[in-house]
Amino acid sequence: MGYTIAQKIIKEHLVKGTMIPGEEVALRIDQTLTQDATGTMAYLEFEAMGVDRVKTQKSVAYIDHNTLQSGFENADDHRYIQSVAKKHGIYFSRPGNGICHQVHLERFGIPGRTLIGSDSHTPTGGGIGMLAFGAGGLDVAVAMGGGAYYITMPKMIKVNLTGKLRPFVTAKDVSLEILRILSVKGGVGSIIEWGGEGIGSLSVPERATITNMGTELGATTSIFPSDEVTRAFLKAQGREGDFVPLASDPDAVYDRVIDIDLSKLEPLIACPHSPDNVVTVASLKGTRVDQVCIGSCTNSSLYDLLKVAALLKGKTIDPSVSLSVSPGSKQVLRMLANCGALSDILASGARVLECACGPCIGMGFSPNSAGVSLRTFNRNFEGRSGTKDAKVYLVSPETAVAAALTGQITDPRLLGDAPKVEIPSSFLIDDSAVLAPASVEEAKDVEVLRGPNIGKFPESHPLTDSITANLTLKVGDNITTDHIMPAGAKILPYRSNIPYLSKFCFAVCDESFSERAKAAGETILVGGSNYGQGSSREHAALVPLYLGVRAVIAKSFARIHAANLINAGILPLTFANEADYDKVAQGDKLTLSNIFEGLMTGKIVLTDETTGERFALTCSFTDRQAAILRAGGLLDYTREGGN
Ligand code: MIC
Ligand code: SF4
Repeated sequence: MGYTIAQKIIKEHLVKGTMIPGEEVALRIDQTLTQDATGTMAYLEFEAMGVDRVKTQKSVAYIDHNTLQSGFENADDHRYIQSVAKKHGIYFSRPGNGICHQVHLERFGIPGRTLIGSDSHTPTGGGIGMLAFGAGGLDVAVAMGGGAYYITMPKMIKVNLTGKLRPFVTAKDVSLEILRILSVKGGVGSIIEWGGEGIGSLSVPERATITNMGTELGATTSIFPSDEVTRAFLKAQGREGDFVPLASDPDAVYDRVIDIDLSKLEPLIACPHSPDNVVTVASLKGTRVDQVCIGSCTNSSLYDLLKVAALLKGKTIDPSVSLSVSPGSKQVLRMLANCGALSDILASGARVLECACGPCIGMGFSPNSAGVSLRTFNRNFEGRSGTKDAKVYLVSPETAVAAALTGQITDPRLLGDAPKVEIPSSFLIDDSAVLAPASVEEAKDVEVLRGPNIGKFPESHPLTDSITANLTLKVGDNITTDHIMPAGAKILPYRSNIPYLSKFCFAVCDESFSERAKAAGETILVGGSNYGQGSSREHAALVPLYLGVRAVIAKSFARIHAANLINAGILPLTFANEADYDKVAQGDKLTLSNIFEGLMTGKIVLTDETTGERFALTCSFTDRQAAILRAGGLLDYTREGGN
């Protein structure tokens, strides 16, 4: 039996385990990346592990999320990350150099290598044939220290593309189409491999838009083959030497195959508040629009922004619309400037923001009250934009421009001729904003700069055989990490200050949660299906840990969040019978008993002390995960010598 692309890379990097779906495999990690919102904690964890120098082939620390400096906090975090990177062998991408995934694709990604990043959109690297995973900061810290990365061996889904995209239909519409087909849960436990003759017409940045949004499917990761298109992109980046061809074997076996005919797709749009709430743009024709945002790690490549500039050229945006454009990297911005496209964008009335995440994570540019915002981003969760009652829609750059010009949701095909844009055969290479680490010799003298915003890792609780706690909060399906631990300009600067962050935990669902959890002392949370989807932020586990959360019982969990809960020493448990979810009520007193035995047998009994009812719960922890939970989390487990 032949191998899929992902199976080939896994086989080459396998440290432990067997490649049977559902079994745990440990992988050797070649590269890591961090961003600043998760990076501060990841480097505090790395320091706590006591390793002098990273053991990966390349580790890069990016500053791209917390770039608004309305106080000392973010600037202090930047300085901490810069100094810790210099000391421990990590490259440092300065603020302004761009969004981690865009820059990594341009300058560091290598086909066939493994990458983990403390950001859920790290699978963007799959666009260049990397096997790239989003992970919690602690997992990244362990990988930097030379430890393996553990995943459950995924199933393989193949998406077979035929035909060619018609004018004004884009890679973003392909991402939205697959979300329409599979939903935000449809990729859970799977790697999505894109193939078929249709991929030949998709450039690397377009492929990266698709692998980027694979995260929204809940997929473990997504990957494209490495072919002549990949070689041309690497060559244009002055990195042809990094090219390695990669393809699946002709007799590779997939658990599911999905066919998409590119020539049949139409411009699509995801409606509030979920990326899989997809309809055609034409069906929403005439909806008034207040704001349009172009950029993010999904759609900020040179190719995307050249198309935007061509469509805006010689026109002015509708007076009722506020338009932002954030280029993905300094390379993109400089090339736009050099060819005059930047001037066309500015002349249209757009506000050009710095090369960073910006509005995507609510770091400025929040919409007006109840505003309608069309964004080329990947997530439209409630409140994420920074305006609680805003309605955020996800679209392609072309559909975004159509709305900016008309003030309404408009099918971009009404704009006339599609822009003809070529990707240049060589890009402008300027790595001066990537600072190399100090040599081993010099590293000893590098001082790590810690401002007052740098806090401590919350205290863990070694596991006890039984837990009695209050059901302080019961939530529904598809709860995102943006619900559990919101981000945005006001809160993000405190990512290394867990006590402060705790005030905002679950505030989108229930403003009184934080106070009630503190008063309860110990808490068990109950959730619906796909609990913890979205961001990789380990703060969505560390803050609940600080507030006394000992276990989360849900119908099902999203992959990265479940791993983060285990890393924090919080039990993720599932109802054996989903209908039991309805039988426990917020405020009940719950007891979990015989936990130690349950970790091994996969069965734990829940007693609702308030009603007297008993329920069967399931869990399927590997021996390593059980040991991590018993130790009170991954940091304690690693300190005790576990690997
Ligand atoms: C996001 O898009 O939600 C983020 C902000 O990039 C997160 C990381 C974070 O919360 O810091 C992610 O996707 O992992
Ligand atoms: Fe940044 Fe948004 Fe991408 Fe997250 S999804 S990395 S916030 S641009």
